[in-house]
Amino acid sequence: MIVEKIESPADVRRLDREDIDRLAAEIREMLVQTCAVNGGHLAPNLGVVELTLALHTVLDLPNDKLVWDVSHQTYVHKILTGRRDRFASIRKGGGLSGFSMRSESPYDAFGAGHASTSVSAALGMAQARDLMGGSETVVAVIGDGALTGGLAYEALNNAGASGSPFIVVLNDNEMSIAPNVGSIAAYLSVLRSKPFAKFARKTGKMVLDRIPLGGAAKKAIESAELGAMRFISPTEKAAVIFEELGFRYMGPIDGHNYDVVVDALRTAQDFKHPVLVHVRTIKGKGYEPAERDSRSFHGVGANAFEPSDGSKKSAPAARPKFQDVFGDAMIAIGEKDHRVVGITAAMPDGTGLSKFGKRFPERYFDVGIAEAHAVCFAAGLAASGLRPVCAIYSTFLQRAYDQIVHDVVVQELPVVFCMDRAGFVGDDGPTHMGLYDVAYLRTLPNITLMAPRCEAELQPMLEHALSLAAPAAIRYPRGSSNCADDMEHAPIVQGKAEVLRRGTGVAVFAYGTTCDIALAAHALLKVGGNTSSLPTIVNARFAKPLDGDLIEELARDHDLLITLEEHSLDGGFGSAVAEFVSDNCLPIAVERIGVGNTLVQHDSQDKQRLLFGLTPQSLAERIGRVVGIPVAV
Ligand SMILES: Cc1ncc(C[n+]2csc(CCOP(=O)(O)OP(=O)(O)O)c2C)c(N)n1
Repeated sequence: MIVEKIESPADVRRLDREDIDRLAAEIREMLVQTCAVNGGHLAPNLGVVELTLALHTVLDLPNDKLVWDVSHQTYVHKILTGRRDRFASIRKGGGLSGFSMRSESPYDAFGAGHASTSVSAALGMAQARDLMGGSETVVAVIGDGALTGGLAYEALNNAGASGSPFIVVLNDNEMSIAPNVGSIAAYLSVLRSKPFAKFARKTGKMVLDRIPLGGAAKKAIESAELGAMRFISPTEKAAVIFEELGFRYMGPIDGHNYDVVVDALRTAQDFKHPVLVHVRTIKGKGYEPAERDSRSFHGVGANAFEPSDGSKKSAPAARPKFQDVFGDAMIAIGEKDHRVVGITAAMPDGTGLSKFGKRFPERYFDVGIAEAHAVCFAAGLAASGLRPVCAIYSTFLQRAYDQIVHDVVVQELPVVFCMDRAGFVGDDGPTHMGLYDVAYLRTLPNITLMAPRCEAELQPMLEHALSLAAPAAIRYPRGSSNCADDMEHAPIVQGKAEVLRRGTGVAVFAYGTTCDIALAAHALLKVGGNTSSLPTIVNARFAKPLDGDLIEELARDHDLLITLEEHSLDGGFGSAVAEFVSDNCLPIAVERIGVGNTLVQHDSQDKQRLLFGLTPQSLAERIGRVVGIPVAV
C-alpha cells in the first residue's frame, strides 16, 4: 500500500507519477470504508482527492499555509499529514476531528466548521506574511456552496483591492449540500461551460493557454509582469467577475486531472497578485453511489450505508426527529395561514424545511449559505405582512446576530426562528455545538424564547410563536427526545410553565428536552421508595418571559430550585432563573445544571450529556443528597 508510506507531504512529492494514481485510489477506498463505519462527509472528500494531492505536491507544508473552507473536506489532507494511523478514529470521542483544527496538527493552518471564512483568514495570513517579510504561499480552498456566503465576498472585495499575493482555489462541484442556489451559482455554470484551460510553465517564462479577458486582465497585459502571457478567447462573452474584483482568474480546470492542477497551482504561485483558480470537480468522485446521489452522501451517519454498493442500511424504527416534526408542522400551519413562509440558509434537508418547499414552492426560500441575509430578508418579508419562519441551526444563527437585533428586534417584526441542533450535536464538535442561543437571544427586548419538552409540543409552540406580534425563537435538539411520558400537554400560554409532577423539597425547572432527564430522575427516586420527598418537576417551556409567578410559588414551599438545560450555564436559562430569584429576593437556593464555560469536543451526544451531569442518575443522586436519601443506580 502506497498510502502506508506517506507520513508527510514530502512523501507525496517523492512519489513516481503512476503512484499518485494508485495513492488516490487507496485514499478513496479508505474514505468509503471509514465513513461507512464512523459516518462523516464522504462525498465532499471523494471530490477533492486529486486536488489535495496536487496541493500537497506544490506547496511546502506546513511552511506554506493551506486554509480549507468549512474544512469538512480535509480527510484526505489529514491522511497525508501524519494522521493516517488515527484516521479510523475520526469523529469518535478522543479521535481525530471531522474538521480542521489548529490544536490537532501544525498542518491545519486554520480551524473551521462554519462556511465562507477561508478567504478572509487566508488574506489575513497573506498580509501578515507581507508585514513580517515572509515568502510563504497562502492558499484558500473554497467550495461553490461556501461562495454563496456574504463573508466570502467581503474578503474578495478586500483582497482584490489589497493586491496581496495569495491563491483562492474555487472547488466548484455545482453542489452546496443540496444543489447550489443563486445567481453566482448560475454565473459559475457559464464559466464552467467553457473548455478546460491548461497551464504550463516553460523555461522561466509563463505561457497561459487561456485566460478570459476581464478589465483587470486587460490592464495587466500592459504590465511587464504579464507581458509574456498569451491570452486567448478574446471573444469571451462572460466577463470574469473575479478579474473585475482584482483577482487573476485561471480556469476552469479539471480538478480530477492531477497534472493540470499541479501546473495551474505552480503558475498561480508565480503571480504577484491574488489569483483565483477555478477547479471543476465531481462531488462523490470515484464511488458511484456518492456520484449519483451526492446530496445524501454529503454527510452520512455512522453505520448508515453498505460500502460495497452504497445501499442505505435501514435504521431501526426510531421516534420521528424534531426536524421531521418541524417540516410537518410547517405544512399543517402553512395550509391554514397563507402568510406563513419558510426560509432556509442552504439546509433544506437538515432543517426539514424541504418538505414545506415541496408543498408550497412559492412560499419557500433557500437563500444559500447566507444566514445574515436570511434573517434580514425575513425581516423584509415580515415588514410587508408575511409571517416568515427562519429555520436555522442554533450554531449557524450566530452569524446573523446583528440582523436579529437590528433588523428584527429593534423594528419589532414578527419573525420566528426555529433553531434545530440546539444543545449537544455529537460528533461534529465545538464549531457546531448549539450551546449559546439562549444567551445571545435572551438579552433582547420583547423576544419570546421557547423550547418544547418533546416532539408533540413543537407544533403548538410554532403556532403560538406565529400568534405573537413580536419576534420569537424555538430551540430543539438534534434527533429526538426520549419522552416516554404520555401525559396530556397543557395548552401553550405565553410565559407559562407546566408542572409535570408536584412534590416537595426540590423543584426541578427543566428547559426543553431536559424534562426527560428530570422525569427519569423522578422515576429513579420513586423506585428508591422516596415517595414522601419526591421533587417537583416543571417543564419550563419559556426562557423568556419566565414564569415568575410559578418561581415565586415554588420558592415559598421548596428548599432548592435546580435548573436543567442543554446550554451554556453562562447566560443561559438557569442564569435567567437565578437573576429572577435574586432580583426578587426570593428565599430559595438555585443550583444550575448545564454546560460549563468550556469547549465541548466531538463525541456521542450521550457522552457529552454524561460529562456535564445531564443524566437521570446524576440528577437523582444530586436530589437524593439534598433530601437525604441515597439513590440506588
Ligand atoms: C455558516 C454555515 N452555514 C451552514 C453550514 C452547513 N454546511 C456545511 S457544508 C455546506 C455546503 C458546502 O458546500 P461547498 O462549499 O460547495 O462544499 P462541498 O461540500 O460541495 O464540497 C453547508 C451548507 C455551515 N457549515 N456553515
